[in-house]
Amino acid sequence: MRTHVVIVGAGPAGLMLGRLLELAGVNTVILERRSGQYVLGRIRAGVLEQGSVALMDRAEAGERLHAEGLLHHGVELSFDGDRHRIDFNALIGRHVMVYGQTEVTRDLMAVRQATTIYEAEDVELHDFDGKPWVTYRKDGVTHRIDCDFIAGCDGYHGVSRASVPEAALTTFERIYPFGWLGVLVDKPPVADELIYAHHARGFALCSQRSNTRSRYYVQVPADERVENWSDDRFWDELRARLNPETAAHLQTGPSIEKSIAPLRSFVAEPLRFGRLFLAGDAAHIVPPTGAKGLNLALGDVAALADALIEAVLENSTAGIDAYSTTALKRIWKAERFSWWMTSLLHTFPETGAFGRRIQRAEFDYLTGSLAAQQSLAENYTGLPD
Ligand code: RFL
Ligand code: PHB
Repeated sequence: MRTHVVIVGAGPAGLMLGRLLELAGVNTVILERRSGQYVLGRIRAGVLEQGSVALMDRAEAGERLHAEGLLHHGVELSFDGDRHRIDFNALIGRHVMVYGQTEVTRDLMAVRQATTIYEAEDVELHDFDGKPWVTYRKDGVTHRIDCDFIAGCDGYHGVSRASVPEAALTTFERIYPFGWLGVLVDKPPVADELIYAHHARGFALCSQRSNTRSRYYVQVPADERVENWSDDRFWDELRARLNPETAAHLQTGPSIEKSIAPLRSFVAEPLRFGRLFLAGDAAHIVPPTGAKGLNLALGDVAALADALIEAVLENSTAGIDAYSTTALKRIWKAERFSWWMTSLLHTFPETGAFGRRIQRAEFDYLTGSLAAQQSLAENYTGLPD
């Protein structure tokens, strides 16, 4: 088989790239290790920047998002129970959309016309410095696809970055000593907007998927096990970290999903190796505090799609030559913001009382300074490229 672009991974990055390319007339095959059902079962991000919404429209996949997504014009920050609303609309005239990654993925799957091969095992990338080809195994049979380009959209644990010679890659990493324990519940959200809460017991986040489904998180030690957390223990811990008035409004119920995500900052440089390109979590990870992971992945593939369209249809390398440098500038800004939100809102056992006083001063500065709030608002809702 032959195609223009083999895309490894059918997460939001791979599916969006595939869709933008097929709409432009570029041929693609997506290879995904898991089943479609499994991909849809992963509960991850929930907040879309305006640029991501616009990209869903460009992909002709935005209909349900506009009907069911929730426009949010601000978020609430809380520090030891003291609350402050960051009003995106008043500060910078922007907003975000609450719409789950699962739904983004479902909508992109539904519009895709070209081939996606699910349960493709042992994907291997060959000769991406010359004439690239990719092999995979399906139902015990090995297949080969020749192509012009390979897009590595296969997440942090994927094969694409791992296929690059170590000497060609520089990585930057920070692993945090904690993770997020998340619970999904079919109860109305505790508040209209998201609440990011710092508390001496640790960070907590009140998020949502719809008017009837909520997503809550609490900071837990990195080595914590989900089996140690009954629903009752989770709700007690969440209430303890919220402002008492908010806690009193919390509607609890049986969890429909419960999992722990480790927190990490990670960037691989560069993003291009001959005819192989990395995008999304394959190239970088942010801690989820700034709600940037999914948006960053979509930003990467928007740029990569334009570059590949130019290369395949117009025979120009200008876009693919610039991709890595341009994307990394955007990525590092999101890394900085995600690191900053994480530093402000979590407890860091090793920084002690001094660290907490600094965090409090940062919160007080933020709540007292319109400039600081504007900075948060423009980063959270999405910086221009
Ligand atoms: P994905 O979504 O990980 O998709 C990669 C796809 O590649 C497949 N794959 C392979 N396919 C073929 N061959 C191989 N060898 C393969 N190896 C892997 C995988 O099965 C998968 O389908 O990456 P993508 O598309 O770049 O999208 C990025 C986003 O998923 C990610 O940035 C966010 O979800 C990050 N993230 C969160 N972001 C937020 O903004 N808020 C959150 O609450 C949030 N929670 C999370 C998260 C990421 C997590 N990870 C990576 C484990 C929670 C978790 C647990
Ligand atoms: C979520 O709803 O899962 C969510 C929202 C905001 C974040 C992280 C996760 O910053």
